[in-house]
Amino acid sequence: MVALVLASVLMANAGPSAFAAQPNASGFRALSGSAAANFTLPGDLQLVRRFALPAYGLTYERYQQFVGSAEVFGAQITLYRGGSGTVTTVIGSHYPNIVPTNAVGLARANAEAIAARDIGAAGTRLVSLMIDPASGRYFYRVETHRPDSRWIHWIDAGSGTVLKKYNALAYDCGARPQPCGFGVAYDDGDSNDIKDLSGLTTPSSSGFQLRSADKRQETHDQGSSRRPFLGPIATDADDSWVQPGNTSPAQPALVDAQYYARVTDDYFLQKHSYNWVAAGQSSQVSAMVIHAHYSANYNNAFWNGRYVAVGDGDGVTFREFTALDVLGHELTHGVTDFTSNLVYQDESGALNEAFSDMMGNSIEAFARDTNREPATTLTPDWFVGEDIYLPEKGTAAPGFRNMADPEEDGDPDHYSERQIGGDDNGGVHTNSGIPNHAYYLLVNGGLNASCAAPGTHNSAHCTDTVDTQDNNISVAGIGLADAERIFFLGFTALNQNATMCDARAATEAVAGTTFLQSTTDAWVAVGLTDMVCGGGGTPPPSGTTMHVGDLDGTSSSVGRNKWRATVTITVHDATHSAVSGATVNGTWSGGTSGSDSCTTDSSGLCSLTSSNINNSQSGVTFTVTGVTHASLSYDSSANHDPDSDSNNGTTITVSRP
Ligand SMILES: [Ca+2]
Ligand SMILES: [Ca+2]
Ligand SMILES: [Ca+2]
Ligand SMILES: [Ca+2]
Ligand SMILES: [Zn+2]
Ligand SMILES: [Zn+2]
Repeated sequence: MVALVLASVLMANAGPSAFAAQPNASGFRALSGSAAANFTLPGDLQLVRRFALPAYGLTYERYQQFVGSAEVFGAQITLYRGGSGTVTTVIGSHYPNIVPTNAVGLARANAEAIAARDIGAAGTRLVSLMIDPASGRYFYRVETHRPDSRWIHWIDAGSGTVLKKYNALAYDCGARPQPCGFGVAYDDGDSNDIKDLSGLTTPSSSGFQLRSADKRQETHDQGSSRRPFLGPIATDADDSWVQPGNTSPAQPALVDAQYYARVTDDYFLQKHSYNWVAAGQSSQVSAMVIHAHYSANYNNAFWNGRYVAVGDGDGVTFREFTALDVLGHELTHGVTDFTSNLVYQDESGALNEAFSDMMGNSIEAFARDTNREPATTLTPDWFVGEDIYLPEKGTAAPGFRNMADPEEDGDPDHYSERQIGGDDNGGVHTNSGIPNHAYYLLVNGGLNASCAAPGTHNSAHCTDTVDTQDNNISVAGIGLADAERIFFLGFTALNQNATMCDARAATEAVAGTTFLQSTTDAWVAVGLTDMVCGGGGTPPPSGTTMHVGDLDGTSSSVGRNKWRATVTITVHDATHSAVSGATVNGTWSGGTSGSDSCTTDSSGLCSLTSSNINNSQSGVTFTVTGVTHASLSYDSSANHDPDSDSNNGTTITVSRP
């Protein structure tokens, strides 16, 4: 209903256009050409950010929709204006008829207190009143900044209920079979790798400090400690930063952090004419600040919304995380925060992660092209973390993510293979493989990696008969310079809860006539087809089967001598949407026995609690034996479990508390 109203307004104003996409049910649209030029900005949007991108002859303008003083979640529209002021592109979402369904009964301070009660008082908090256009509910978004976490709470502004919470701390690596982290080629014994710190240090009372003369970069020595992030700016008596070693106060990691932050800054300035430091001002970020030597044996790096922390690695799995694609990745999280502000969860989180990987490796190419690194120490590639992930160093496919072949590191290269829900905030470091591979294909051309080598990949999507648009489609590569422009402009313009289909449409809108076909093909090759994105054809059939989409267990004590287990079952249809009214049948074994059943609610969930079990039994097992539904049949072979705590969603063992 909402979408129909807006669509008719748009058509009346705009007329048909070659690349005009109608807003879909999410309120999203990506317009170019005459549809963009004739776009009328709705009156309830307010300008929140504007900056010039002279490299592209464009001005970026970002607008936020409000209902009264409440920001509408996901309702941001970005305009690009050309030199004459003409709007060339419109990307984002707007919801024309929001009807609030609750009243704001809670004060800001109460919302802060609720978050503090949940996670403790420490940290500084940002509170904004928002409204969810899907439910019409006002809520407070409470963001708690601490050095090593970044919790976001949504708190119902009427009832005070915590609607959702997640940690938006943006890591380089997610949950992987092996611990994840990043490093420096500096002390590889390569005497060519002497970095020129001209302009990157300044005199201080104790000699020199690792702060650039223009104050754009500063690197701190965390001294192997984790808290409280008071590591001072690194200093050196004679401005010769050559103390060897891997841990504080060794200087290779410090030098590389400072130097690579500068290369990253120069990349955004010179390639995209994007001023990272100026853009950060409105997010209370005044410089690129790196805390190196973070913690001890720490196998990761992260952006906490204010600065970057990089570990030294444990020397076994990882060396120091101060590699160029890692620093570039982390600092690109800043670009995302300052522009699209993509929510670090589920699909928008995967887009957020992918954009950091894309820019990180594009910066490697920039470093080569501008002679910032000798070729012996830096070869641009499509691996992520190749210089620091020690077990694969020197192999044919080093690093822990691979944009050219995501499955090589266990990540999906096709939308049909994505992780749905589950750990790592819904697989943000896993599903990033999908847009990462689209970017790779747009630059280099060719087939989806699975279709190029079907025998060694999950390649069902290359030969299926349901959606054939992506079967063995070959992309005509356009090279890095145009691809990085298209993805930079498209991704920074997205609204905060954009989907992968939205990202496809956004990049198409900025691609221009010459590159439109390749841009479309790159996304289609990774499964963002017309059928999936609703841009043509018919939506994929929801099918006639259902399966278990998650099995979770908890346990609790009963008196002194007994305990019991509760198992929660999620039922999905063939497209992994929740199925209500499904009856789940199963059996208990191990600590107790017998059969049991429950019927799923509107969220597709139902729970079963065992009878009381003696403490002499250490665990109990629940096995799903069947699922019945009025119109769907049970396909047990499709059962899955995003957090892997059960045996593929069919059997779960719950331990005594
Ligand atoms: Ca790389
Ligand atoms: Ca695949
Ligand atoms: Ca297919
Ligand atoms: Ca589970
Ligand atoms: Zn990241
Ligand atoms: Zn499923």
